[in-house]
Amino acid sequence: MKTKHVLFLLLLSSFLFACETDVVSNQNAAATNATPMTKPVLTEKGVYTAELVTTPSEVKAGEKTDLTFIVKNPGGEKIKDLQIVHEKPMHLLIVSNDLDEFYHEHPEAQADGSYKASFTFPNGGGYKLYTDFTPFDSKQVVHDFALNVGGNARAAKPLVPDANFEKTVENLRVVMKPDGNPESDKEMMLSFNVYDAATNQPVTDLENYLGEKAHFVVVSKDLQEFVHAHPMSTDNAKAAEHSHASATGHAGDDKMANPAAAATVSAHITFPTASVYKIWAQFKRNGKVITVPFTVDVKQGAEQKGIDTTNVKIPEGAFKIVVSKDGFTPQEISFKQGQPLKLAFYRADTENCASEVVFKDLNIKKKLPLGEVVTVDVPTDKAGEFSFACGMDMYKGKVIVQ
Ligand SMILES: [Cu+2]
Repeated sequence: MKTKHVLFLLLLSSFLFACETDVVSNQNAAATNATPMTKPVLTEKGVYTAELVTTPSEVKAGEKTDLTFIVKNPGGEKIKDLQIVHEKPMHLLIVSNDLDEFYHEHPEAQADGSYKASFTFPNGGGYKLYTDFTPFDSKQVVHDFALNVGGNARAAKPLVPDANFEKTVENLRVVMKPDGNPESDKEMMLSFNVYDAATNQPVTDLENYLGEKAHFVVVSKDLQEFVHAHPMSTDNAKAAEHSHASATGHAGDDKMANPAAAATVSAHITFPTASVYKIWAQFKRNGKVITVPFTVDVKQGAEQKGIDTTNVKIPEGAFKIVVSKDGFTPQEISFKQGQPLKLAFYRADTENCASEVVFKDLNIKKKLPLGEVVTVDVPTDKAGEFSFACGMDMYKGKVIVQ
């Protein structure tokens, strides 16, 4: 059982990779390397971090602000050299807390080794800043900052999932087609068909923006999940590595000669958790970058990696077993003889026959209502095995007491 616990935690951690939030306080701008929140940065090489210094220290709407980022290696030393990824050493994505505003900036290397971008926040209120960079001896790092901007705040706009995925922005009409219902933890292909808004003809003159036909930035409603999905370069296998570890993204190059194919850009996206997500697809045409936003409601996927601890409350000391279309997860539980064992079954979806769980040997049969936790006490006074199954005897699992 220990192994399984550890395995689960590792899986969970991998989804939490690289999102570390610093809260930048206006009151105490000197301490802009403020408190890291919640999510740990995990890399094999250690922890790269970024610090943010704003000039002036009090950021106000409508006033130009210098955002200076200092990247530090796991030893705490300032590092200057970052890999050039999609033409830039550092990408900076700024969103308002309600995800209504989106800005894509590129801080530039300064003589002192820091990276600086000048930016004017249009409104007061909360913003999140995601820096995305790749040191030479590390994976991609995403380090984010919460920033409170003084001045007039506008009313927050509700984040409403799109009724259809068709948007017109400036001279582009973009139709997004997911290859299935958006679900968490499932690699999805999102295809974007790009038409000229006036003529309704497929657009064949998209220009490269930062070396690619399109860029995609995906942020969850709670601002915790961030994906900067750069398209995969055909000539650069390294691009495959360039995605947030909690999700992967790349877009395929259009290789076909016909205009319709040329006007389609596809991206593979894995939404890490169930949430409402905003997707900003960025294209370049006639020298201008056009950002097309989509809002997607991502339902809980059948694969239960990483969701349960936050969403599902199980009794203290109980061992969780998720019931989904993949059957019981985990399927096998090894447990030490003599310790009380309470199993907490959680049925996560209806795409399965497991409306009940049956322990034949124990003469236990319990209904598993959707989304509810049902506990079963398993005797551990003797070594042995107890098998369990769904009511139709299709999904099976096993408890080993040793
Ligand atoms: Cu960028």
